[in-house]
Amino acid sequence: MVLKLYGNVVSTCANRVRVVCEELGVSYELIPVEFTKREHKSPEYMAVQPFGQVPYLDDDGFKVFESRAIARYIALKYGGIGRLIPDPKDLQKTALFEQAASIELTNFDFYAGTLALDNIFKPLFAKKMPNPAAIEALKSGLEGRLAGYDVLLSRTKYLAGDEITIVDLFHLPHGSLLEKQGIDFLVSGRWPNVTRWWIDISSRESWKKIASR
Ligand SMILES: N[C@@H](CCC(=O)N[C@@H](CS)C(=O)NCC(=O)O)C(=O)O
Repeated sequence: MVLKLYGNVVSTCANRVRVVCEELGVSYELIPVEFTKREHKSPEYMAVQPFGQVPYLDDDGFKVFESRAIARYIALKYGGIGRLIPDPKDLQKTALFEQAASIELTNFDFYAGTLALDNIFKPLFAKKMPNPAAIEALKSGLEGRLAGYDVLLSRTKYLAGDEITIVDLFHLPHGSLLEKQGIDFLVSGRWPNVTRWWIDISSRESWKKIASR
């Protein structure tokens, strides 16, 4: 049975899963959940995802939510050992992968995700305008974190080593919205290793396919 991903093309979290599927060549069906109709807050939906958020995955009756957990499940079950996630038997590679996963969540997505929410999604869906002081604080926080990224990426090609992992791909949905907000941090070359890495991951066919829809 084909994987069913409940989400929509606007959702950055659904796109975090979709890019991993594209990269691995895993087929899935995107079952639309309409934000404008508040389908994600319906009792049926919230019976599966009690936070009323997208996406969730249904794999032949097995249901899991949280985009990063879904992506890991898909990569481990359908990707083949060592593809986009290190072989769990390799403890050192796995430790560096977990380090990268934590970095993405706390040092990147905390800033880039909140910027996207405040600058794009809240004005669009809740008619709530951003607070300029909060935006400046987030931008400045992200600048500090990207300096750290630049050090790491001066040592390895990707965030968890010299091979790409799902963690690199996890940056794409919110990272690509930075430029749309006029924030050029990833592309300016101010942190040259970050820009080299960003050009590499954002020009992959898997992401181009998701970004163009
Ligand atoms: N940590 C969750 C976050 C899910 C999330 O925030 N989804 C957004 C769309 S990208 C959503 O459904 N927002 C609507 C809401 O929170 O009411 C994940 O990665 O799946």
